[in-house]
This record gives sequence, C-alpha cells and structure tokens, in this order.
Amino acid sequence: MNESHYISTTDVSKLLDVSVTTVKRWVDDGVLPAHKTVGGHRKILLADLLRLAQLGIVPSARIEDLAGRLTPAPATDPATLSAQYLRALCDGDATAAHTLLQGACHAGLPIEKIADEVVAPTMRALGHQWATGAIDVYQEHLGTSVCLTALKELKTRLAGKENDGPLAIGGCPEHDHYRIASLLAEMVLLDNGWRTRNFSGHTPLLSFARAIVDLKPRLLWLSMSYFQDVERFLAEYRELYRVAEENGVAVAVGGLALTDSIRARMPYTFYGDTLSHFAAFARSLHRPVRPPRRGRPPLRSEAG
Ligand code: B12
Repeated sequence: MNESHYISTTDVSKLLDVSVTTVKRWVDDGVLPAHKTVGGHRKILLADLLRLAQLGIVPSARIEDLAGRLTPAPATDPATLSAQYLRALCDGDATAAHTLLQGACHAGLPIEKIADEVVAPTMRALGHQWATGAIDVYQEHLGTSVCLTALKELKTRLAGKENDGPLAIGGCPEHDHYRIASLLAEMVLLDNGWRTRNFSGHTPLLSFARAIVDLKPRLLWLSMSYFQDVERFLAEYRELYRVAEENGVAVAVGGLALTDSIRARMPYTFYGDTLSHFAAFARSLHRPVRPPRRGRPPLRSEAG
C-alpha cells in the first residue's frame, strides 16, 4: 500500500476508530479532502489521511504503524512548505495545495506568515519561471488558479467564525486583475476578528468611495500589483482618500506595483511591505476578543 492509495470511508473509520458517519462529516466539512467516484463514493488519499493524523487534526488510533512505511510528515517551516506548495501548483494538484495550507494553519502558522513566507515566495518563483520561459503562460495561470482555490478553501474556515469586529472593505483598483494578495489581506483580517467585504480585482476607486458612504467601514485596504495609468490612478486615489478621511476610515495600502516614488505622492493611513505589517496594524485598530487561532485543537469524533 503506498501513499497514493485511495481508501473508502469504511476503511478510514476502521483506521481511526471512529464511525463512518464521522468520516463522511469530515469530508463534507472540507476537513478531510476526498475524491468522489463516478458512483458518488468518497475516496480518501492515504497520504492526506496520514498528513492530517500526523498533524493531530484527526485521531490516529491504528494509523501510526503505517507512518514508518509511508511519506515523511509535511514540513511546517515556511521555506520547505513553499517548495512543496510550488510543486503542488506546478502539478495542478489542488488537493495537495489545500492540505499543505491546512496543515500549516493547524501547525499554528499565522495567516500573515503563510502569506509572506509561503505563498508570496511561491508565486514569485512561478512568475520567474514564466518570465524566463521555463514554463508557459497556461502553466502560470493553472498554478495561480490552484493557489486561489486552496486559499478560498482556507478562507471558508476563517470566515466560519462569527466575527463581531469592525467592518473592513477592500480590493484592487481598476485594470488590476490580481486576486491573491487582496484575498490574503482579507484572510488576515478575518483571522483577527474583523468582518470583511472583498470587492476583488479591477474595481474603480470611485466605487470604493461610494462603498465607504454606503457601508461605513472602519478600514479600507487596497492591494496594488499593476497600474495602467499612474497619473489617473493618483488623481482618483486622492479623491477616494478625501472621502475616507471625511468618514473616519483608515486607508491601508500595499502591493507589488506601489513603488516608493508613487507612494510618496499618495496620502494614506498605513503602508506595509508585507501582510505581517498589515496584521500588526489591524490589531492596533481592533484587538480580537478571541486571539487569532494558533494550532487549533484536534477535531472531536461523534463519540468524543
Ligand atoms: C499571478 C500573476 C499574474 C496573474 C494574476 C491572476 C490572479 N487572479 O491573481 C495575471 C495573469 C492576471 C497577471 C497578469 C500580468 N502580469 Co503578472 N504576475 C503574477 C505573479 C506570478 C504572482 C503575483 C501574486 O499574486 N503574488 C502573490 C502575492 C501574495 O504576493 P505579492 O503580490 O508580492 O504581495 C505581497 C506584498 O506585495 C504585500 N502586499 C500585497 N498587497 C498588499 C496590500 C496591503 C494593504 C499591504 C499592507 C501589503 C500588501 O504583501 C503580500 C504578501 O507578502 C507575479 C510574480 C511575482 N513576482 O509575484 C507576476 C508579475 C507581477 N506579473 C508581471 C507582469 C508583467 C504581468 C502583465 C503586465 C503581463 C502582460 N503583459 O499582460 C499582466 C498585467 C495584468 C493586469 N492588468 O493586472 C510581472 C511584473 C513585472 C514588473 N516589474 O512590473 C511579474 C513580476 C512576473 C515577472 N516575473 O515578470 N499576473
């Protein structure tokens, strides 16, 4: 039996000493990745099960004896995780990407650290492979969409918490089709108890201004990875900032395209090179009642 072996929910229930219903619930809750056969049966990759058991996410009853004969436990150090994540993106393997991020989260890595030290370096490497011709555009796009899928799954777990904190709105300006950095900024806020509205990419700045008047947020985040027309951007941005200030809204900016020279011509409340900076700023505005999750306790089976 090797790690690429798929086993049934019944086999899993025997291995973990829990009921089949529990296993099915974990699959439906997205905790245990599974593949559905044409007949609708859930099949679980043994490697995924082993990974989750070694991370203490699922009970490990009789699974340990398998460990020695299968793959080593996934890394929790960002550099190795980033290398594993890049392989998953290049292979177009959404399940592996999803499990790596989940594992990193459960191992206690804060979202901002996953963003700055796992996802950003991975995407830089992917971009470099495209820029140097080592991969084709379709491979970069595949890797990007696998990354987005895995992040969105992770976000569902963060968004599940009934956050009662202040409201933050955000996204990227017009002609900027980047999604990953802004999604990660949103996830940092969710992890710190904020409520969020993410307008995603290519949103006109004057539309953000209208949203400020309509939604009365405490914070606006803007992630900027591409400018089509810097002068037009700056003119509209200054109008947006005037509306934000008038309504007592803090404006946080960052992103690949925000060079020192452009930034020097912009008013803002906060600028950060990384999402770790952003997380610290967000916590200075709102201290979450429940501290950000660090190393979530293992899941309880029906019995326990
Ligand atoms: C994915 C990607 C795309 C995708 C985006 C898809 C999507 N749905 O997201 C698409 C296909 C749209 C794309 C298009 C283009 N791309 Co592109 N792209 C990339 C790539 C590979 C990854 C970017 C990414 O998402 N990184 C992950 C995030 C998390 O990292 P990050 O952006 O660095 O964010 C960090 C910080 O900046 C900061 N941060 C970011 N936002 C914020 C916000 C706040 C508030 C704060 C505090 C901090 C902060 O924290 C983050 C985490 O550490 C980069 C390579 C790279 N070096 O990153 C090239 C790259 C940026 N692209 C590049 C280019 C040239 C383009 C195009 C112009 C190509 C073309 N000719 O069409 C177009 C422009 C499209 C447009 N109009 O938007 C070049 C830019 C070169 C340059 N110096 O300007 C790069 C560097 C590739 C390369 N190596 O040459 N791209």
